[in-house]
Amino acid sequence: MHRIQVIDSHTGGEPTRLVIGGFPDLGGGSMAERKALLARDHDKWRAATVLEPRGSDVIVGALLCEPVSAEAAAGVIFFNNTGYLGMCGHGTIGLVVSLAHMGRIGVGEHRIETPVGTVTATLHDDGSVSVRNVPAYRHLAQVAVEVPGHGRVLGDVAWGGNWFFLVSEQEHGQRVASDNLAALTRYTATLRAALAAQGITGAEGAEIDHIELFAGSTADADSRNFVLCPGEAYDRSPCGTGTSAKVACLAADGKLAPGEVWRQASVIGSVFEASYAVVDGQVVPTLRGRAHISAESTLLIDDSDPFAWGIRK
Ligand code: PYC
Repeated sequence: MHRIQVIDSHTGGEPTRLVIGGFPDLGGGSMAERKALLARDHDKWRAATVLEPRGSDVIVGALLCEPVSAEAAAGVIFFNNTGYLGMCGHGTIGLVVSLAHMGRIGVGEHRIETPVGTVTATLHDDGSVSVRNVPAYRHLAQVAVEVPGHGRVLGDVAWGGNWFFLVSEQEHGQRVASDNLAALTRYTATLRAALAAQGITGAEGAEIDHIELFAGSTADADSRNFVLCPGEAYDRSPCGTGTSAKVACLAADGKLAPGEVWRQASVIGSVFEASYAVVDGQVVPTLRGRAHISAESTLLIDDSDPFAWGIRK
């Protein structure tokens, strides 16, 4: 029997399963190197942790690693039902709350190493967490994509730690609401496939694996969104990396000044606060949100179980 120790949390409804023990040793390289090693040689551990029957399409996994730098509190590798993520905003908030729950960190600033760079998280007195993300930027403005059944749609391609295609309400015409999830999922999955088919990518040909639809303000937010994650799950949180990408686009359009707060609601109504600073000419977003612990458990993997290593679709 193999055993994986995990702490589950959710950030604005989006789950994070933090692996604190039981995975193979990945050595002492950078998080990008350890992520590549995990993906190449040990992918079944990802699958066993997040896929059914132990997990589900919506769970984001986070492998807690010893950091390279003595100044960092932790390293982390994020993964999901289809593969690996560069950064994850909601997952970093979940990680920080889980580390505090374990007694490993307290209120204050903590450096976290990720595969796309080091981020700085602050655990505040009130339990909320802010994450100063890696620099975000808009790669392409108002690119046209031909979406089967919907015609030409314009959107921005932006990096916020993952690659996003961001579409305004005027362009997508969809109803961004929690009672319209099946239609939103179908629309965004079709749009993502169209981007790939039409060769629209992030920098250096990177796949755009997240689609973000925006709609108008709510009583407590400037905007609400629907975010399709890699695979077919949608983000229950406003998506930290997606909100970073949004902030980069607002900055590029001159619609948000440095230090000004943007409140982004998710399709289920949870909210992140975001702002940015300009550092060496780059937009560096900070997100703030809350996570709650939902379980401490040990996953059991019995080699005689036909679905021991997850159900792959
Ligand atoms: O919060 O950055 C995020 C995120 C990415 C995928 C799911 N959540």
